[in-house]
Amino acid sequence: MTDKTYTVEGVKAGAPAEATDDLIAWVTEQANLAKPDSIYWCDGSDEEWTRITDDMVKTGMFTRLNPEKRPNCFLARSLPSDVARVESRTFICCEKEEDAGPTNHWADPKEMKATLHKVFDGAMRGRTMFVIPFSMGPVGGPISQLGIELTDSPYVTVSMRIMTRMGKAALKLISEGKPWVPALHSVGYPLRDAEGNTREDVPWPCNDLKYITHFPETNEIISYGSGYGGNALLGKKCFALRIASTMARRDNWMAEHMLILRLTQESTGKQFHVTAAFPSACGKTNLAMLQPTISGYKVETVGDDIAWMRPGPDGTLRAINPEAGFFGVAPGTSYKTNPMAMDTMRANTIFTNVALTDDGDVWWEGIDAPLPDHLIDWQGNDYTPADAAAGKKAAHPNSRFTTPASQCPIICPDWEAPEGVPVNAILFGGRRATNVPLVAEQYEPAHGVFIGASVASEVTAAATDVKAGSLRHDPFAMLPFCGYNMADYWGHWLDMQKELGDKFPKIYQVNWFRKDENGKFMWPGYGDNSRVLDWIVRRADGAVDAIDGVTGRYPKFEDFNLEGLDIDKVKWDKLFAIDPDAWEAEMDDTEKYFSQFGDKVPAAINEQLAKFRERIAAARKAA
Ligand code: OXD
Ligand code: MN
Repeated sequence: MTDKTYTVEGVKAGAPAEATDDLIAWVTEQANLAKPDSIYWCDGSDEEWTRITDDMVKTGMFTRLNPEKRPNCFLARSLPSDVARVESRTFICCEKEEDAGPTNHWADPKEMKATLHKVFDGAMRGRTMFVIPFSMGPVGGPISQLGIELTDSPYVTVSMRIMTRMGKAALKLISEGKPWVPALHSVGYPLRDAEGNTREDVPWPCNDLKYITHFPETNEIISYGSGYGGNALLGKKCFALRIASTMARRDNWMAEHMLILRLTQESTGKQFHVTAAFPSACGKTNLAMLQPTISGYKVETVGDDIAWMRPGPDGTLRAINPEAGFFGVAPGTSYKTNPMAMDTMRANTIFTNVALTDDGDVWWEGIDAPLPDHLIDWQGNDYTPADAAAGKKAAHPNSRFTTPASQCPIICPDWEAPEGVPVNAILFGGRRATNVPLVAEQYEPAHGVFIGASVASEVTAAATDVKAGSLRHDPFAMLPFCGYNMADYWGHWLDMQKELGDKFPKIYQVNWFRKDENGKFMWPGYGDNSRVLDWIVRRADGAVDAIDGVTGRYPKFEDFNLEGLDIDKVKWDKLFAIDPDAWEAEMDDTEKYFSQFGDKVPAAINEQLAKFRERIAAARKAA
């Protein structure tokens, strides 16, 4: 077969009537560059899902799981070289390097476009190019946005069906003239070369060379070489965070790496909405689906990863979850740690890089079932308890489930409310074995931004190219996701706080991961984190006082619900202990970290650093 030449008329003839001229022109241009054998316009229907997944089972890209145990569920195995986001190959391509800032990889937009043009030339030979219209957020909502992803990956196509509102309804809005973000993706594994030599497809096509690129000034996304998660499902990190953060700055809203939950106080019926930012793989999905261990509260999930927030007509901050599914980390997820996630993924779910049991179900480290005598591991090899004893993992540490949010048993009835839910409190956290107390409330709004800016966390497996175990600064948990200069982003937060005045929610720092001198976690975490939320909403209600401390304002022991826990005043004090030397060192490190942004660091943030040091000095004196 030779390359096809696509004409605008030809593409239009194969497209749904709603496809606009600018969309047809773009699809035609990309098709003539990437040279797919065919173009397929996705409608988002069940029939389409069944057809594509059936095909993928036939070609070996998917293994169908046991329909009795996991109806309509599939397992994919990636190559070991394509198991996570690749931050070192993620680029922000804006005119001026300083607008990307020192924490992003910058590339000149023209040069990057020229490079991408070369790698995309013929990249889809032998494949189908899928055209995926999608909405981030409820279709037509005032906070929602539209996009079109072109991809040569059926895996990406069916994953986008779970993670976004994909298909006809989104295309209809585009046909009405609503703006949309073009997102181009190829796995970079053509099945034919320019000379017509062919090769067989493989279960996980990808390329060693990867580019995950963003053009914030023109709202474009182009991704090449990876089929995995955030690198390839372009609605998620690329659009909903990197591009959306730049749109939000221009247009006075906020795109944040935050879960959203509703907490209902059963005695009063009062609803509180909390958003929370944690670096990748710190248990955001667990917190979003928390099962309170204390009585009197009900938790409902709005979102587990991303929040788009805008001032509502009443001046409160309103949040939507722009996604339609959860792309959660599998290892560690169990009926003990997150029963709601386990129930969500019982059907219609794509599992990637988990282990397969002999009866066609999934298994991973930390799941409820004990290790069976035999498994097929994430690389497709036999796996027995001897492998486990030798320290080999059956599931990759960043293996995932991709599952519809609507299947979550505690999904909030308003999770698709187009205008969003009003936010009452904002949490920032990280994995911190030392220093950081269980919870601290901001002294003032700028202190809240300082809390967000100084988030640091012990690194996990969500990105391949950062050293696991080390502590890294991750301001606002947005380090890999902010589409512009991080210090300007802090300035944007301060501006939003000014605009909303006292309607802007209070900010809290939390840490579930503090360890004692024996290396044991001091706080039980999981459902017991409801105790922290209880204190926070009682603060929001003005029902309890707080004590001034070094990192912020802390709960009084007697106000905090510790019923049923083995935490006495001595242990409690340890959870809130402040070592002035350790904090002085941490502030030195924070100051050094901030200094890379030069004079872009807002004055209010530097002032907060100075105030923090004063509080350390006062604590030292008092000791
Ligand atoms: C994610 C991440 O996958 O943050 O959500 O890496
Ligand atoms: Mn995330």
